[in-house]
Amino acid sequence: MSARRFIPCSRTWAHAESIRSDQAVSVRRFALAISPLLLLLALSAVAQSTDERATAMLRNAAGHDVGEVSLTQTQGGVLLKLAIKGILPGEHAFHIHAVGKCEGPSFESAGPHFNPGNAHHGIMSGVGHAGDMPNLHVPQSGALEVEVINAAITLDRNKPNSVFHPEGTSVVIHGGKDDYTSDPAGNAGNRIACGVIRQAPATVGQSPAK
Ligand SMILES: [Cu+2]
Ligand SMILES: [Zn+2]
Repeated sequence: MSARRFIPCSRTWAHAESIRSDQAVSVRRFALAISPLLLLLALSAVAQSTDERATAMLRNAAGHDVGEVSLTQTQGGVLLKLAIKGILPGEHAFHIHAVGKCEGPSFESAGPHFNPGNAHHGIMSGVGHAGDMPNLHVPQSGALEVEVINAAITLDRNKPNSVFHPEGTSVVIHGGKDDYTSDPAGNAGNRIACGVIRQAPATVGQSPAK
């Protein structure tokens, strides 16, 4: 009885063993096949991580430093941290413009609002431009720190709404407030400050010079 049982058991065991060794070979082959892929993924992760932050140093029409915006890629969009000083108190439009060029005093070089979706201006008139953002409320001190998420832009160079598109982009503050409806720019008046959006240095722990 026990011998009869042993034979099929032994066959089963031998069969299982051959499956195991086949699996081991195929797992090894699979590992060899995917290792270049893993390397590529690792390299692309490194390449992407350098694009996860950007900065824009803001200058006014006279060329003076009036603050900075740091941009960080998040799952929910790009987080913009703005710290400004020496801005006239009141409401000011705050946009991403479509050209990475800030030539004072008019900053017309920054072009129109960043608009990869070919939309009309204004968050009250529709989806608005990707570069449309809420007004800044600058207090009497002329200094303000504020954070805002812009889900319509990305720091990913491979996407059409990337702030690193071929012409670059810039952050612009206007003398007046954005009415959130008037095409093409919200009737926001002069451009009073501008900063080109640039990839932040890959090294961490070093804040850019002010
Ligand atoms: Cu603007
Ligand atoms: Zn706009």
